[in-house]
Amino acid sequence: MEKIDVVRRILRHVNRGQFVNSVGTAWAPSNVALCKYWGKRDQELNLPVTSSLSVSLGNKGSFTKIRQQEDGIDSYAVNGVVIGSDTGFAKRLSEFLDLFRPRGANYSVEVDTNVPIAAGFASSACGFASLVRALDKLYDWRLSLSDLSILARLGSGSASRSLFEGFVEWQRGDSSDGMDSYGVKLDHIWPELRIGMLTILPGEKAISSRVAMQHTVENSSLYPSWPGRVADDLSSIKSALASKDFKLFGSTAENNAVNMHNMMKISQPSVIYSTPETMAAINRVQEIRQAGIPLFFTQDAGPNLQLLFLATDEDQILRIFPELEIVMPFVDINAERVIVVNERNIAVDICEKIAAHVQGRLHRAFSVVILRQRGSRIEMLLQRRSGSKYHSANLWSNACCGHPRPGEDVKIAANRRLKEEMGFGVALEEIGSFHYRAEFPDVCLIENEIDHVFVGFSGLEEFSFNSAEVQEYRWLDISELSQELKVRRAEYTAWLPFLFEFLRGKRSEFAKC
Ligand code: 2P0
Repeated sequence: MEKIDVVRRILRHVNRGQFVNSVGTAWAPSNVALCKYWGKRDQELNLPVTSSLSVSLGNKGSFTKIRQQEDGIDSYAVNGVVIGSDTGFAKRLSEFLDLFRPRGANYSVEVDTNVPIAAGFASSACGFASLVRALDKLYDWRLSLSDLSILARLGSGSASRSLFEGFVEWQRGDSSDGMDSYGVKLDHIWPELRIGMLTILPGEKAISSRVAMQHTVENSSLYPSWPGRVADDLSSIKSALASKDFKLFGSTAENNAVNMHNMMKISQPSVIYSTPETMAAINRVQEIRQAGIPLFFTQDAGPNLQLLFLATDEDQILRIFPELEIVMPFVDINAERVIVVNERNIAVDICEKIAAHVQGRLHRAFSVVILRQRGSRIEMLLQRRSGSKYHSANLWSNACCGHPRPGEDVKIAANRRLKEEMGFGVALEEIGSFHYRAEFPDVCLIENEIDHVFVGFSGLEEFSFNSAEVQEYRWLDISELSQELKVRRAEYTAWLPFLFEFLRGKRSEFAKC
């Protein structure tokens, strides 16, 4: 059976190629396997020899934006850098998209990721998972997560697990078409679990996991015992999850990774991903454990390590590995995330909202300005922020402000937030963006954002705003507002004068004020 047969089967009830939305955007987390997928029973369909079990990496992942274009060629960009069509990355993506491409159609794909590409941090997993989710939105297929997981698997095996947050088991399945081989989210949550990403070499690895995996299956004398070991490891990890036995959890995951690397090492010729620095870090982990701190590691197909530990030991471990990037798989997923950008407004990272404001990281935001005409006068809708807002509480400001979520179009986010805060929607037009930075020493926060400005007109007399966000509202003539910002600036948010100045440069009504 070929990939295209699986795609046809999954899409048989939907209108294939019916172009529904102008763009599909979606987020998927990366994942790290605690019990590894290493070996395929079907190479074409990426069907595994064994089941595997992973945990998704909270804020680490990719968001993908895909558009269909009727002529020209496919275009691909990662973190704002265009990827040439002759690269391995482009060829792999193009081949995958051929499975979905209506005749004559091409795609533009933009990927923003905070996972190093091909360095053993599962960039292909979140890449293919976010791509199939984005396609699902583009074509409005509304597929189930298990069908999306099967489609993601066709791109990369481990991507089948990246459709879900938390712990995920990718079931091996028995059928030759793989319709029973997909990711299943496990119920266990472990908020105290921490994963430390220890980057030893950030670049691309010399041997792809795909090649190394097949080489191990064909040339390692240890491979025949692998499926039995995995079955034991899976059952140990599941019972560790059920009883929150961290030592059993960590030691099983570590052993599983060591066995995977040993199989590669004794294959002919040998495949070795570890560098002397990897070995030194592994020794360090073992020393720390001997000193009584429950610290374990796992290692994918690369020289980098993922350290496994609990929140209580975080400070001590950070003192020993200060370069560690810590992921909180069950905390980050509940947090609000913002899109960190560079000065050209290209997404470069994803960050928890408060952390971004504490560190003053430049991020993407929006401001919505709602106007109404009263005779020859123009009035602007102002809201007084609730007393419980994390900054600028009780101050008057424009109709609403906010941050687009990773993968979310800014205009869609502006509409969403207007409804959430003010309780109504209206057609919005983006008139540009400006950079704004302000410090709020009373709450130790820094606003540093590229603010996209949206303007809409509304004649609504009454609407029910959200009292958790807003205390009251009023309409104010924009000439009066201009005066107010001069004489009573302390009653208004720090960004409103900047926004007003920006509007003056963009719209004739404001230029006169
Ligand atoms: C895993 N890895 O379970 C294992 C452990 C790396 C080490 O799955 O050929 O890119 O695309 O299905 O998913 C990496 O291999 O391989 C991987 P393909 P994939 O996470």
